[in-house]
Amino acid sequence: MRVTWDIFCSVIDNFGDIGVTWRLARQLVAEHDQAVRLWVDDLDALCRLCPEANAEDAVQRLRGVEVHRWPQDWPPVPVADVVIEAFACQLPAVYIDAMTQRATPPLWLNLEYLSAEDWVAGCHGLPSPQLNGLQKFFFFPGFTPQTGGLLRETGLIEQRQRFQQDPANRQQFLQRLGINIEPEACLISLFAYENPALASWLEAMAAAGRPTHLLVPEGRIIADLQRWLGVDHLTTGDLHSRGTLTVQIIPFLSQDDYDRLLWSCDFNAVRGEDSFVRAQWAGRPLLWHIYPQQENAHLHKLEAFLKLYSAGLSAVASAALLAQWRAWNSAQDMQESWQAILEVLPELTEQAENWCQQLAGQINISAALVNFHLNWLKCPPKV
Ligand code: TRH
Repeated sequence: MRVTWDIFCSVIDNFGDIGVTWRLARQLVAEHDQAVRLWVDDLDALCRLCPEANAEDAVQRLRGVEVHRWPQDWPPVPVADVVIEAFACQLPAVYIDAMTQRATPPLWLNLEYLSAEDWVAGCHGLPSPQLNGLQKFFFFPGFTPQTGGLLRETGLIEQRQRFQQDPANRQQFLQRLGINIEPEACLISLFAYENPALASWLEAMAAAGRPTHLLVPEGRIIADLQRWLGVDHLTTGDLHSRGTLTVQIIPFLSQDDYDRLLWSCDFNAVRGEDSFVRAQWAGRPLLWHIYPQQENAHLHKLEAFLKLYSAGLSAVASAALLAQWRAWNSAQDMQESWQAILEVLPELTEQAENWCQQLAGQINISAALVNFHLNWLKCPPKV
């Protein structure tokens, strides 16, 4: 059934808000033939992930999605059948009024942040009655079947596996980005917030005794890198060597190329939400820099994920993983934990693929949302 969707995205900071909503909008169109409008208040952020977007166009059609700049003065547009406010962003008051006036009220959903905490399963899908008589539902992504799942395009895992099976794909991709690596080098990508622990990790890589090639897309971690390298400026294409470590700055890639980068690397450091999920679909070991929250609330989320992710590991590998992720997220020395990770890398690599397969058995967010709407139509709640 083809219905209309309005997805609202307010870019708070970084790329996660637009990264998730743009991916979701695309998938609803491509795989479910839905009519989707995406309202974004920062088109520059979208342009970084999707170079074919134009920051000047108030309305543009991109991959079948009608992308709108979210205007200050809200225009009189018809309310969609399904309304998604991403990450509790505030919908325009005029639009909410129009929702109450609609002959059949829309399904109103708040797409929440990703968390592996236990309580998420109990809250996924719960309604929240609003003063204006409408109901808003909480939609929680997650890692277990009791949640809304994760964003995963149909055929993604097969596509990734085909890419990884033929080394020529990796070579061609890396060459396109101007990356030449030694045949035996461990290839690592680094996407993180500012992090005082970086220097000790770089020390460990430089002294690891095996060639390591670190690829860093331009972004917030660059200043820490400059400090450790003792240089004033780093830009795309720069290449520096220290001991067995080579550091290379690469451009911020399109979302599709960023996937290929994750598939190409032996180990990926990722952050936030969307890159964290994409690294899991890459089937390679990862290190997560979680988005820091007040009162260290993020550390509970970190532990909740670690509990799930480390369940299938040996005691030694599990200890190495926990030590490294905790050190990275609490600005502690990384030298010992990196050494320990290298020792169990084959096991972590196997586990990464197993974990990916396990998650891929679950429903993905776009399908779960379409189902949610169909079920809601069958049995609309009484208000
Ligand atoms: O940018 P982030 O730190 O976003 C964060 C989180 O989503 C966090 O939960 C949220 O509260 C905060 O924003 C406001 O990390 P994230 O979620 O990984 O988003 C990055 C996006 O950028 C993701 O879609 C992948 C994409 N990306 C590229 O397209 N090219 C690149 O080169 C890189 C490094 C990332």
